[in-house]
Amino acid sequence: LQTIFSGIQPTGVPHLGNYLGALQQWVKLQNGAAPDTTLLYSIVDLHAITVRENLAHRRRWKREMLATLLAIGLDPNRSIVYCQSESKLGLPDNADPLDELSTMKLKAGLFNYPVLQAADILLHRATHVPVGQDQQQHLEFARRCANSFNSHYGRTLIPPQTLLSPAKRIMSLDRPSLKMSKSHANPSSRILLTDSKSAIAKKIRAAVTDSTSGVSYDTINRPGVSNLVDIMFHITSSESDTVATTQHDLAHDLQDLSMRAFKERVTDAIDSHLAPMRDRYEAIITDRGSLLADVAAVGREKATASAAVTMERVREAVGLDTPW
Ligand code: AQP
Repeated sequence: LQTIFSGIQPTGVPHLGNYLGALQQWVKLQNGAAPDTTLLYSIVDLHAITVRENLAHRRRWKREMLATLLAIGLDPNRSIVYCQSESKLGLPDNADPLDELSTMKLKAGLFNYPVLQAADILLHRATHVPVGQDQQQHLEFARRCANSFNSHYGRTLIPPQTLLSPAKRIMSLDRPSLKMSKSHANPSSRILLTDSKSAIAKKIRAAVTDSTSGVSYDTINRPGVSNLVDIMFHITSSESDTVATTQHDLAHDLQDLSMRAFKERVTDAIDSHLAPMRDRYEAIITDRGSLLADVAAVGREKATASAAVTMERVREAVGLDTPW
């Protein structure tokens, strides 16, 4: 039986890197999963406490993240979509009250990141964890934690397998040597899933490329152009009229375009993929009913039940289940 688990920090509306590197995969896994596969997708707000932010942002970002997850196609009737802090059994180290967070504590929070992440993965008995390349090392740590526990207490926890998304690393638009990131100071370095067509066009027009004419795929010598090819390749990969099977094929099809025409094609590809999500997002985030609260409540209940099963096994394995 497979259990798929992954998480995203509520530190702002996700960008194309998050989407192509993780979220798109989450939806594909959900839609292609066997009926007996369990899927859990977590808004990891405890992880995000390592970022100093005001509380209003923190609350808003969680709502925005849940709305985004629904807008991209996660179905709360099929996947357990929940908020990490609401179903956690026991507070982790980096969830200390904010007023006690000194700089040292913030660093401890970052240091504890893989521990907290491993705890979540193991808590839900994940067999497969879809992530971007930057998370591979953390997954290795989670596997080591499970194996170490099991070697002491017998086979209790499941060492998870990494499911690396085909879009391993989408790069920043203004500095293609860095990964696209929510926390990068320049907002033009990333395309948000909620960006309008004109915002997308503006950011892509300003994306750093080079002075070589034509389009080609060469990540070493043409990182900016190659990043745009990557984005276009992955964003169209699920669309039926896509013919290119590799980034090189796609670049070959586009090789004679001017940089300006190429950027327009990239903009169109991104916009036509994101437009329906943007519309759904708008409807969800402006909903005056209790849609988000209802989804969060169902997720909380299911995730807590899932965690309780593991905790019971762990108590038994460790001998904490004394029959009074
Ligand atoms: N640039 C990227 N390319 C491919 N995948 C990416 N991911 C993040 N950036 C890229 C994947 O997105 C998932 C969720 O990431 P996260 O929100 O937990 O935080 P992160 O990895 O730290 O992403 P950000 O956007 O850079 O956030 P900040 O700036 O807040 O740290 C993960 O599976 C990750 O691999």
